Amino acid sequence: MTTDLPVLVVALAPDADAGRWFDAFREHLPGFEILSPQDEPDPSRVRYAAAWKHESGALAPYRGAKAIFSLGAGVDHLLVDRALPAGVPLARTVDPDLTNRMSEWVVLHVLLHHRQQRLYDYQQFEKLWVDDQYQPAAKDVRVGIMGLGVLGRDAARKLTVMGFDVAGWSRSPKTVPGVVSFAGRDGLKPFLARTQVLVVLLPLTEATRGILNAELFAGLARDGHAGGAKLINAGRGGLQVEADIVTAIEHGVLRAATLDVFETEPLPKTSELWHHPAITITPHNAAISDPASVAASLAARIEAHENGQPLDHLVARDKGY
Ligand code: NDP
Ligand code: OXD
Repeated sequence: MTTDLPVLVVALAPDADAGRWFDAFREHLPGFEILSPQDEPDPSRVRYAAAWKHESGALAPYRGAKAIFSLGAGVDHLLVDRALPAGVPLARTVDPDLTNRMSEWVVLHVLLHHRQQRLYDYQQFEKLWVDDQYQPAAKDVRVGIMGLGVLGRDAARKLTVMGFDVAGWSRSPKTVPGVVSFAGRDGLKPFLARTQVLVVLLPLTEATRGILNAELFAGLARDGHAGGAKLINAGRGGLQVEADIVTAIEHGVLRAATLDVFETEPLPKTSELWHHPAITITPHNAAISDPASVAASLAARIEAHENGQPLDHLVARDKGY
């Protein structure tokens, strides 16, 4: 059936749950026809596009669209597409459900390291009752969050509620109650020097690629419980040099790590990270985009824009986020 309705093109990775995304957009945007690039919509009718790891070139025809949305918080998957229409504004997902999911994951893994849960798992397995283990209080643990954006700020707030001593690092200074803000190149060294648990929620850009390397780890605090710092990365795998993480753990510079993202995803079966006793792995699902929630929030933003409101959460293509 063809209609005169404006079109939202939804361009997804082959393994995405397309049915849930299309159903959710149809429910929340009844004034739009929801099509995929394979439906070959007339480009003059395409008013918006929404994409997650789409095939490069698939969005090239939609030069007249009012915006292209990333269906996730990150936009690196969009910006690798050299055929993305140049003049079309890019916007990213900011969604309360996604934000909550990320903070859940961050709090879980800060606590997992803080309360030494992996050690207790081992002791339970071995039927070992060890009752002389010192446990520091949260207030005595300095957490540092790299990336004090939408996700970093929410995680920071929730960690302060737990009592942790929290700081953040971003390009520009931030005001978050109870959180010490460091910014820019000059702020990195003092930020690292106070950080015993490093949480990474940075985007992957030209400026951040490979930032989690031996030199950075060497700048972290070593006065935490049981020595070296802990690394918790849910930003992007391209931020980290995995060989440097393993070496830093071997040398006691890092004590342990939780990684949700990897240089290569899925993590190859040959990776030494899988069986490393000090590394906890989750399969890039710290904060999934739930179609029902994300489609509802994108639909509200599209409607607001159709009613003359400026688009929010725009991406600066030159900065890469
Ligand atoms: P935002 O854009 O809101 O925040 C990004 C933060 O990073 C900002 O504070 C920004 O600083 C800071 N930043 C960017 N570049 C630099 C730099 N060169 N130096 C210092 N700080 C920098 O993004 P979100 O918080 O919404 O998301 C962050 C990332 O989390 C996403 O890009 C994505 O990669 C990842 N993610 C991972 C998921 C998962 O399941 N593993 C799920 C969702 C997101 P400033 O504020 O000054 O601009
Ligand atoms: C995102 C992600 O960027 O899920 O939203 O990685």
